[in-house]
Amino acid sequence: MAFERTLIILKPDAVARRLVGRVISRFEDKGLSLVGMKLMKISPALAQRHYAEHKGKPFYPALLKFITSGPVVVMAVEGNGAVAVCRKMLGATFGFNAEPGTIRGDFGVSSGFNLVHGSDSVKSAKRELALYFKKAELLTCAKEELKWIYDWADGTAR
Ligand code: DAT
Ligand code: MG
Repeated sequence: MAFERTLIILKPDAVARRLVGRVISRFEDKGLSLVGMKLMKISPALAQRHYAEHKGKPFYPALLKFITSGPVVVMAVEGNGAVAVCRKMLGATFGFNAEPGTIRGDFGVSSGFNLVHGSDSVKSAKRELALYFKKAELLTCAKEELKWIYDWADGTAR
């Protein structure tokens, strides 16, 4: 598995419900690294760019209204296989389908208000991270911190 970066957004419902700390803890507990983070309000223009693939779908207007409706926490999360690992941690799209033990499965039962966004592929992650972060806003995790997170026996993180 390769070291990857993914975009995670704690959506307006997660912030309003005071779940930010608990959701961030999930990623920290897993051993992933936070390499970028900001609290912001997503503009309609940015929301349109982010969710361009959903334009024209029945839920698109509600999705844009929701994601721009209040502050969100945007994070760049890094680690071994981070894109797929985070998607698994999020759970299925709708809270009522998401398995217990996942973030969406543990904190909600809604379809649209599903608390958290995660990039669905390495390609999407690259595109989405560039929408929300300037290069200089993304940091690198010190190798020393990763000493007990990964097996370094052959010199690379495994
Ligand atoms: P995901 O966020 O799991 O990648 P997606 O990319 O298909 O899901 O859709 C983006 C968001 O749009 C999703 O998090 C919630 C909302 N959404 C998707 N399908 C929906 C539907 N049928 N009804 C209401 N909201 C929906
Ligand atoms: Mg998606």
